[in-house]
Amino acid sequence: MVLPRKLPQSPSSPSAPTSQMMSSKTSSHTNYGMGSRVPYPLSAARDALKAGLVPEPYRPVSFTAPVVLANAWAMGKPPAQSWADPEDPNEIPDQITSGRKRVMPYGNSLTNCPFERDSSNLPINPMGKTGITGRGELGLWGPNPAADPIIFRSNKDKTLSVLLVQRADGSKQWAFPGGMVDPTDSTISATAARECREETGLTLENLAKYSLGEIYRGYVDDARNTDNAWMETNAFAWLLPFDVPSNKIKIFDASTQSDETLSIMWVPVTDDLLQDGKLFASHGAILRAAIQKLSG
Ligand code: RP5
Repeated sequence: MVLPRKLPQSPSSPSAPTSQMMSSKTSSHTNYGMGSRVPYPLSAARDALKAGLVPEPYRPVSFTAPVVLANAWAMGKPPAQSWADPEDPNEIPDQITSGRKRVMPYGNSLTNCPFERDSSNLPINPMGKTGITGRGELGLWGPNPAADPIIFRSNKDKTLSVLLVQRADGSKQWAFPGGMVDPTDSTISATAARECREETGLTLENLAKYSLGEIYRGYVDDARNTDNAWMETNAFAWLLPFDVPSNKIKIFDASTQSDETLSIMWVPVTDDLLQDGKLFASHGAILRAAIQKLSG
């Protein structure tokens, strides 16, 4: 097993950029651009934040992707075409009376981390400004919950590998085979298992005895985040012994893999992999937290 040289940085507090411009509030985002499936508009405010500057006056660009608007909930629309919130957050229907199951009740967070709202009732990103208002590519106002499985495998030579996928989005980065919570998932760990099966072919239900439990629950520094919509995740880990039967860990090959991934690989856990910026969104910090749990 390869241990990190330094303590993992908390995934819930990505490194704050150094502010060189005048502002009372700095941004704690590090991950701007290149992680989405749709292009985000140019935003000078976003570029400044990316460079570690907080512009004053702050002039964000408003953007909600057409695909989000096209799939906004409306009475009578099939669930598959209503995964996004209505554009007016005041029109988010009451789940009980409308029968609509929103993934998280509006105003709630996976982490129970409170967030504020502005005068139009729009949720305010608790981690600061992004240069974009609206929802960008995200369907829900406020927190958009996801789940991430971290599957380690011990190798015979005592090194460790982790199952990663290369994302087929603008980032093409390596990531855990996780995904968004679907209203039909009974629990968030069921989301992790479903996403893992869909993206890699691995059935986690067969590997329950190797579970290490929850590693992380909280905010994700995801390139799709905006000032009003952001990702949160719940990450769980498994540690498979080197002699786990090979029929239990069969993964897709190039001919069977989903169109959400470019490749699937057992990647050796090296010091290099644990460096910031090697993996998608906050996955590097979450991987470090998982390694710490393994070594503790
Ligand atoms: C990240 O986005 C989460 O950690 C999760 O891995 C992923 C979910 O988004 P999709 O893979 O569904 O695009 O923030």
